[in-house]
Formats: sequence, structure tokens, C-alpha cells
Amino acid sequence: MTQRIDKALITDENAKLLSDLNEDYQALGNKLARNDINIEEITEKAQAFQIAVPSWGTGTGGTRFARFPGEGEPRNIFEKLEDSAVINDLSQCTERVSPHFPWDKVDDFTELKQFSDDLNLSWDSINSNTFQDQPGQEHSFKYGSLSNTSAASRELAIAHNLDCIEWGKALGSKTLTVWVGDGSNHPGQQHFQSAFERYLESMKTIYAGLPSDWELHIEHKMFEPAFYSTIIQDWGSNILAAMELGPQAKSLVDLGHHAPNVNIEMIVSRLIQFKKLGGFHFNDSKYGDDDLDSGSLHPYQQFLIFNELVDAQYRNQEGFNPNYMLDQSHNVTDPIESLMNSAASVQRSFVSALLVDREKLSEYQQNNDALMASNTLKNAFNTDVSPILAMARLRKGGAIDPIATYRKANYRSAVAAKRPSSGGNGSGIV
Ligand code: LRH
Ligand code: MN
Ligand code: MN
Repeated sequence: MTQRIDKALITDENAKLLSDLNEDYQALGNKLARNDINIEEITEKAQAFQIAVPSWGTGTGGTRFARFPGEGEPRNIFEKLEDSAVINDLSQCTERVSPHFPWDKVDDFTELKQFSDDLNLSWDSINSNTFQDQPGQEHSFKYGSLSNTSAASRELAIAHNLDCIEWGKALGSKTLTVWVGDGSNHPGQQHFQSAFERYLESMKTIYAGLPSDWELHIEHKMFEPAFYSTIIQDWGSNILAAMELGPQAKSLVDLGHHAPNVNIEMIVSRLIQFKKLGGFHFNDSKYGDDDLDSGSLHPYQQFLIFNELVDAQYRNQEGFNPNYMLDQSHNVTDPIESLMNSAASVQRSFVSALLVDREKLSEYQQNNDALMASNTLKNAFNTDVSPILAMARLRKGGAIDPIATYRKANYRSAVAAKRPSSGGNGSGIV
């Protein structure tokens, strides 16, 4: 029996908040109407918004120093799906789960697909893992995977990615995301060009195994686990690789994978312009790949990224259909709560970006009115769209207040009784 949130509880909790919500929604509707914005059109778009949950995000993360396990953590992909179903029950914008192989150990993909179907969940991009060795692995990834100097290691890494495509087909996914930690720790350790040539050769074989309706997403990251050079260290190497491979290869932007202060929204704009924006891993960061909750530190940056995305939709930019996904590590919070908060935070950025007066913005840009152009964005960002988000959830059967309802349901202690602790000494995950 899977453990879910009782529908009646959601209804009861919503009933307590309904009249306040109606009042706030009405007031916001009136305010938006003064700017010729129909709140109902915005709410419909909010209802259609989806962002995928990373299977690995449902467990407590950790650092390379220690991991402090949470109560009732999911022990396998089935329990991760149960928790994902709870997130979607309450949030109503996370119908898809993105798996990570072989972290997610699967014996029978037909059984797993049936299980996810029963929970009304589907599968987002498949993440391959060639950044660590598996027990008994014949050829090591210590010195890289797709770009390793050893052909045997490269072949193993290619074979794993081709397996991921097969597993993805069984689950109904249509995307493979490849992030590799290949790189070097010492100047001179690696010949940059030869390593990139080997990477591209390997990726060409994977690309050749891609079904015609699939996309291959390449994820860049500035450093870590390699601390001197990384094979796909930034969007430059990323788009070069994607262009070399062909139209089904696109770039994926993980917000934590850039140097501090990098203008990520501008990278997004460039990728859109050249039909190379594959998708996102949303999270927030202060120092490096911190994997903090989305929008917890830089909500304006997240909004500015959505300003570019909504602008592309507004202009009907050809070939524009990015995947949205969270990629976070939760060390001190209940992962379900963090993922619900983060999904709503990204949805908030999307909805706020819908409020930008694009005609006026374009006029200000044309006339070089920097101040009013900036204020046009700020006006949208500063409008509190909470009533729209809550109404979107309510209309889809979710919770007006997901966190409060989740706490009231005592889900975590109920599953803790059935899921013994997985131990706390191991190192964390990336
Ligand atoms: C690498 C990364 C990548 C991995 C995930 C676990 O830092 O962002 O997306 O697959 O973390
Ligand atoms: Mn990522
Ligand atoms: Mn990362």
C-alpha cells in the first residue's frame, strides 16, 4: 500500500483558507485589471506550469564531510516515487520525476512504469552517471569517462548512456541528460584539445543511438569534482559540443554551475536564439554548486531567467520547448517540504514574468530609457502573485498551503515507521 495524503484532509485544510484566498485573489484581479491583465488568463497558465522533481532530491543530501539522514527517507526508487506523488498531490505542478541511473536501482522497468502510472506520475529526463565507479566495475572512471585516455573506459561510459536510453524508452522518457565530471586537477595533466576530441567522439556514438523524437541534453559545470579543468566547463564548450552533434543535442543550464555573478539570463537568451536551450536544473547558490532551494537567495535572478523564457514564448521563438527540473540537495530540511517550496518558487518566477508589460518594455528599450525599462521588470517582480499560485493549486485539487497541509498530514512520521534509517556516515552526493 502506498502512503498518500488523504484528499479529505486537503479539502478540510483548504476550507479554512478559502474565504481569505478569494478575497486576496479578487483584490489582485482588480489591481491587474487596471493594467489590462486578465487574472484568469494568468491563472490558467499557472495551472499548466510543470517542473520535474529529481529522484535523488527526495532523500537527504550531505557533503563530502558527513551526511545526517532524515527520518523516513525513501530507500529505493519506489519510495522516492511515493514521496514525489505527495509533492504533486499538494503542489499540483510536479507530475514528472527525473531519475538518475544507477543511483536508482531498477530490476524490472515494466513494474516501475506500472507503479509510476498508478501514482499518476510520468518520467522526465534520464540522468546518466559516469562520475563514479560502480562495485566491480571493470574499467575505472577515475581519470574520466567519455573523455578518458583509455578506450575501454570510454566504451563503458558510452554503453551506460546507451543503456540509459533503453531504460528511458521503457519509462516513456524522451530526453537523456549527460553531465560528466571529467577534467583534471593539475595544469599539464591533460591535453585540452585531445580530451575534448575524445569526448566529442564518445558523444557522437551516444547521439547516434538517440531515437528521432529524443533530445540529448548536455550539462556544463565550472568545476568539481575536477578542480583545475573540466571538459564541459561552461556554456561555450556546451554549445560547441551541441552544435557539433546536431539538432537533437541541446544545452542544459544548472543554475549552480557558474561562477558567482555570471549573467545566467543572458546565457539563456543566447541559447534560445540559437535553438540550443534544452532545459534547466533549478537551485540556488552563494559560493559554488551549493544546490540550495530554488529562489532562496536570488529570486530576482530566477525571475530574470523567466523573463527571457516568457519573452521567447511571447515571440513564438522557433524550437523553444525547454524542460524544467529541480536539482537540489537538502541537508537540514525535510526534502518534501523543500521541493514543494522550490517548485512554487520557480512557478512564481514564471507567473511574475507573465506580468511584464512587453510592449512598454520594448518601447523603453528602443528609446534607451534604462530607468523605466528596469522599473517595468521590477513592477512585475514586486507584484505578489501568491493568490494566483494558491488558486492554481486549489483548482487542480492541490493545497492552498502545501507545507501546512503536509505537516498536518504527519506523512513523514507515518513513513518513518515503515522505513528504517539508512545510516549517517557515508559521504553526501553531488
Ligand atoms: C552535478 C549535477 C548533475 C548531476 C547531479 C546529481 O553537480 O548537477 O546534474 O547529475 O548534480
Ligand atoms: Mn544538475
Ligand atoms: Mn550540480
